[in-house]
Amino acid sequence: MSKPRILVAREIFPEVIARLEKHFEVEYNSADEAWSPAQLIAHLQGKSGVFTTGSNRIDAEVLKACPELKICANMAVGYNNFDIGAMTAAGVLATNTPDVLTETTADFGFALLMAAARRMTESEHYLRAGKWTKWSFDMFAGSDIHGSTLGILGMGRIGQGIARRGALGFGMKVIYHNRSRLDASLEAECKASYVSKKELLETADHLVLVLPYSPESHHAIGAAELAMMKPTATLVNIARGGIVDDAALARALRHKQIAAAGIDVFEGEPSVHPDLLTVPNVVLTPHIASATVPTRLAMANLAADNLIEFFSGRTPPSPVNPAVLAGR
Ligand code: 8YV
Repeated sequence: MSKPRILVAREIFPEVIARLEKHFEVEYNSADEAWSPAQLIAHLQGKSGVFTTGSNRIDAEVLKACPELKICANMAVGYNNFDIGAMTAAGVLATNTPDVLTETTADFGFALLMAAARRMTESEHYLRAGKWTKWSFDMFAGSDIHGSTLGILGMGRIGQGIARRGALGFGMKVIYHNRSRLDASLEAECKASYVSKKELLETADHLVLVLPYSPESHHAIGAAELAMMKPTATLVNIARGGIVDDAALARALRHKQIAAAGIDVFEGEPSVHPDLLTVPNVVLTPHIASATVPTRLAMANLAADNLIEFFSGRTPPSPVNPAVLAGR
């Protein structure tokens, strides 16, 4: 029997390609070109599975043009690059990579918080520019992390990881807001208290965004929300671009409406709003919160597992729209 044909839409670890090649006839984007939707459609012809990353959009247009497609395995926990409604209607399975990146991403969220609140990149640029000629009492004086109030918007697995780090490692008071409240035992484990979004914005010394992107969370943090935050506050976004209004954030930072920000994800990335590039009190990183070698390898292998299990007739480990499997 011939092997199913799949497409790997971005460059990934050679050992994961080798693994996939044992099960599939694989075409892969070894040049790691950023394909347009039309190019993606062209490469998908004759393929029944695709290995995607967050930069590959799968929507009704792609599905219509690729009727043989049965599964899209995303190497990401977030799947806002998928139109899940259209995929379910077309009987195409979506899978993601939860759990394997939780701790790594929570580590990075904390690193970004520390870097922004303690003005690390701003002070490093100063030093590299040869401007450091003397000690002064208030040179790059920032805000404390330990003992402060940590706010978390979006309390899924990564949010809980950040809460644990804050409460157990840094003695922070942790408050959170989420679509649904955690059950009491999980709240106790994370030492986190549920508050309204208003209270979160008004009382957090540091606010970390870890909620999924959806039309409802678009610009969840805009000018009005930034105006409610403390002037000493830090904002960290490791969730998705588009959750923060980047132009409003740049204004708030420039006018010291909030003290600092750490931003890993951007609306329209890899483009970055030009105003963010010119404000000093923001740490900017290129969407690398899950980027450690072991975690990226685990993510790639989990996406591969989803493809392998699906085509072996078994239940893939992390389906997003499992209703599709019921109809097999
Ligand atoms: C990925 C991410 O690096 O998992 C996610 O949702 O944002 C990142 O870990 C990115 O989406 C590439 O697929």
